[in-house]
Amino acid sequence: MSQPVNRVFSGVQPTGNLHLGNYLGAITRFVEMQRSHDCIYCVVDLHAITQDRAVWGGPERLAHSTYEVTAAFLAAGIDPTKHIVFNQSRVPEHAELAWIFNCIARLGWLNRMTQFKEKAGKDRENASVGLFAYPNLMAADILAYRATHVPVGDDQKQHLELTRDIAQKFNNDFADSIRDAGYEDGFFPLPEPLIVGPATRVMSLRDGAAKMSKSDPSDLSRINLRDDADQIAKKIRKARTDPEPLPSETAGLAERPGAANLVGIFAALAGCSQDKVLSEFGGAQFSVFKPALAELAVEKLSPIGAEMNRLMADKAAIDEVLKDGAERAHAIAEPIYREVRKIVGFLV
Ligand code: AQP
Repeated sequence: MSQPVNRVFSGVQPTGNLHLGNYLGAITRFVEMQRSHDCIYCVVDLHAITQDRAVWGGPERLAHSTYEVTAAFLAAGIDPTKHIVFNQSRVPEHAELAWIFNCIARLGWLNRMTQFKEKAGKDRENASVGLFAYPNLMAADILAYRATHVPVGDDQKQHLELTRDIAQKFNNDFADSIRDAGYEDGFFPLPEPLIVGPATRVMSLRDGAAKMSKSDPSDLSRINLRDDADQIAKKIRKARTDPEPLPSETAGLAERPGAANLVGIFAALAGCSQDKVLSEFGGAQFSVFKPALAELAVEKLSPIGAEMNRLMADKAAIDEVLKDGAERAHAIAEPIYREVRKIVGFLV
């Protein structure tokens, strides 16, 4: 079994409304990667249930969100006929490989994960074991396909480093049987994180120090992909900024997180640099800049929201895409996991 050289894997949790951060930080990259790579994009439903039920909303909501994330993938331009789109729980190799990785990763490694600390909050004793082991499942998601590249937002950097550590330790721990099985350079690749583009960390509209997030209780903190034009305009109008006009150069955005966030969003949506935005809007008040940003956001997001609404009217068609994708994903993961079982010493 030869090592793929350009296989992309990434996922999005069906935990609620997809927002501008997911779109700019991840989904637009997913779309671009299709031009140069074989891509596998996953709605990671097993990950969604690691959080409190209040966050993912219970069974009906989970199914709805799974359709919705898939609709966002398709509406944004992911082609499920040329690439693979599926939901994680339909391919059992993710959970099975994750168990092996639970036995490879060290407690000390997981104890350092900042996302667990943030999501578990103060009541860590009450967090699920799944939330703690989340990065091992994420490593399994990627390595079940021996994927080489993983486009993600900045918040996932630490988990990607852990994935590489797990791959490396597996390759070391089983070096002999890996070599006996005919693999000269280890079995798992060390996947490259692709944290690129102008908006790898979009911040909350209510708090420039916090990441825009699906689970933020304030809907005003984020622009959802299915928000209508009035909602988008209202959220941008109410975005927390400061009373100063915009600076003419990006250096002037330091210490101004609210302003920096809006300029970053403008640049990402317009496909230009922040310098270019400030060359046009430097010296302008937010009363001028915010309506211009709202107009741009509506222009770029409305077609996606409209297409998502259209796709959501036929959930059976979305499910066909997911089932077909799961079969094709399974066809890749099954022989890889079979090799893993042999390498570990399980009877196959
Ligand atoms: N604010 C963001 N800016 C840029 N990229 C982001 N991503 C998430 N938030 C931002 C990227 O979107 C992809 C999918 O994220 P996810 O749904 O799997 O998990 P998450 O990072 O936990 O996203 P949320 O929205 O913050 O969800 P909750 O509230 O459930 O925790 C990832 O590539 C992520 O980096």
